[in-house]
Amino acid sequence: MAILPIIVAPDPRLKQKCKPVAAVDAAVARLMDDMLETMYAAPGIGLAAPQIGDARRIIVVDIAHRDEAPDPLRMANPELVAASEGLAAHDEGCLSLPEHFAEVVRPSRVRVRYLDQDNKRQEIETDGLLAVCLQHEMDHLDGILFVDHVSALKRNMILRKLQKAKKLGTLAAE
Ligand code: GNR
Ligand code: NI
Repeated sequence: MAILPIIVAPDPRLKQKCKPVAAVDAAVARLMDDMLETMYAAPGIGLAAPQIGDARRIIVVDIAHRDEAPDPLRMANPELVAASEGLAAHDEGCLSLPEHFAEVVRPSRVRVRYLDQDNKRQEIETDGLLAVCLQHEMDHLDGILFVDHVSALKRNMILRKLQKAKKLGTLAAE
């Protein structure tokens, strides 16, 4: 397994629409494991392939607490097949927008279809933090960051601060 560098915004690689995988083969399954190792090390509760520079529709998620057993989800080609009319607001963060947080409103309950690490078709229906995280990760696959769901004022403030921190080399990860 390997810990991969996480790309920080603003970066064109975070704005791309990712391509579906043809199938989850051994190489894709290995990438999923590397993404999980990278996510746990960060630490984070989700990671999408474009965050490590891979433009394919692959995400990993684990919302288990650190004192609980790990409960990783590995997904390729995740698709939102249903979303509730009811909405919920949640304070979101992103490993590609380090140290910035904002409240984002999304459907509170979602149903997601995907291919698992064995290339089997699966569906999950969930709410709460897992629903937030799945929508956040699927957004990444379409080049959307949580700041794209908040006001332009707040978005530009966060992106400008990150751009400046990158230039000065003052990001925590560097
Ligand atoms: O670690 C993460 N925490 C988080 C908190 C609230 C809503 C979404 C997330 S996902 C984020 C990791 C990440 O950037 N995934 O793309
Ligand atoms: Ni993110």
